[in-house]
Amino acid sequence: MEFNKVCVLGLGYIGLPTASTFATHGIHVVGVDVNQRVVDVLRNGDIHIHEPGLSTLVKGAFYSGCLLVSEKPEEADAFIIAVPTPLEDGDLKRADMRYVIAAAESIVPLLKPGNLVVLESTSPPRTTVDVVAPILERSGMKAGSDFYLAYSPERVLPGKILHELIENARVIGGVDQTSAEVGRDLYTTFVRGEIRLTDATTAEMVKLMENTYRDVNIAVANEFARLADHFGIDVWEAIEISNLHPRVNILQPGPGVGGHCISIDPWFLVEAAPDLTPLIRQARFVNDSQPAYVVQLVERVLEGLEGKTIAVLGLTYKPDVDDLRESPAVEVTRILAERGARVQTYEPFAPHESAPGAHAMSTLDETLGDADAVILLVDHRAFRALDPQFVAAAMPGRVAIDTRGVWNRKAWVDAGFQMYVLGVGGAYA
Ligand code: SAJ
Repeated sequence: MEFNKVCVLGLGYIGLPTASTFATHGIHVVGVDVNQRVVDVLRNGDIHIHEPGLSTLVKGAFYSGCLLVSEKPEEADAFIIAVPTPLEDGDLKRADMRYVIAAAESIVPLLKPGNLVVLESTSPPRTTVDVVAPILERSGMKAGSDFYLAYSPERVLPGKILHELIENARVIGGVDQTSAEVGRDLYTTFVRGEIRLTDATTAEMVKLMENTYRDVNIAVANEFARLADHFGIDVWEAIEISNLHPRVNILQPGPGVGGHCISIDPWFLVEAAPDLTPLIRQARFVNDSQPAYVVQLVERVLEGLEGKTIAVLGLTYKPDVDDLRESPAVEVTRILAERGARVQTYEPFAPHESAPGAHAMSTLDETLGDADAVILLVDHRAFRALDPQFVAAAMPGRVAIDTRGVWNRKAWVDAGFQMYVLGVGGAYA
């Protein structure tokens, strides 16, 4: 099938790169966002998210004349839904499907026979057939016979989105075989990775399984770090040696798991089948309790937090991105402040952001200025390369805590620091 015009609903981390990539491949795209600020920023030639290369891509898309942004969807050959699926407010850990539902509803009056609708948002199993299809069928047409409907999750890694969007293998799950095939016709516009066709629910499960697999594996790494602290060994060394085994690949411990995907998606499986998911639920609890574990370490090292000044390096959910959503670094900082420490944060990718109770500093010098201890929570490239001699000259305290296992311990000790590393028997020197 040929596509001349595509309407992309949701211009976030996934929708904006997808819309722009279609446009730079010659397809007319209307990118829609219900957030007026997002539309205004884009119309002014800026972008509202930080992602390497994205600004250039979006400029290229506008320059090609193929990308328009709007507050409302328009008739098109294909509709792509790429809106957020956060967790509902409250403690229930259930998927909030409001944005998917609203996006599907907004398509109904525009839907024509032969159109393709693709849901890309991460969603609980059966969403495409049980939630989206019935809404679209309010048009009087039937999914799979009058129009095509598929689920195709985005699996790109923030920080590498533009590369992975094109090169990654892509799964397209149709409500029937033809819908999957029509979906493939659309994505072959730019996807160079393998395209695998399946049914819609399998494709939904694939996405959730990938992120759950990673969450569970990080949980075991975090548990290993706690065991290493307990037994007085170095978890980083133990992992390195374990990974020499040809069938072992243990991930990295850290202050917890954040971001809008891995810390959320496993709950969609727990919600859908609570009795079948004890391991997945437990892994979430382990990773969610890791910030509190890190705070305990800091508390022990500093012999109490009350009245201590702590310089926090990094707040984003992972290195070299500007995204603070579900960030464990924010949670560590919040708890440190709640327990009476004076916390000064430095986050070069989001200089005005801090955590509740903490203070955002605009320079590294200012952050370190009167600190008793410095703690690395995010291993941004610039922080990895930090010279301990520079830090020693900038701050009065002599305590350094590394929760990412990236600082050269000897260099910090040589610079006069007491050095503590997560998962290293609680201490290094
Ligand atoms: N993390 C660790 N230890 C590790 C790896 C990661 O503690 O060894 C932490 C990170 O610091 C971060 C969190 O896990 O807080 C998640 O980071 P990530 O880099 O593992 O993943 P995301 O959330 O940026 O992107 C994931 C990717 N999924 C998988 O790798 C299976 C990406 O491919 C998905 O497209 C994305 O989720 C998504 O949108 O679902």
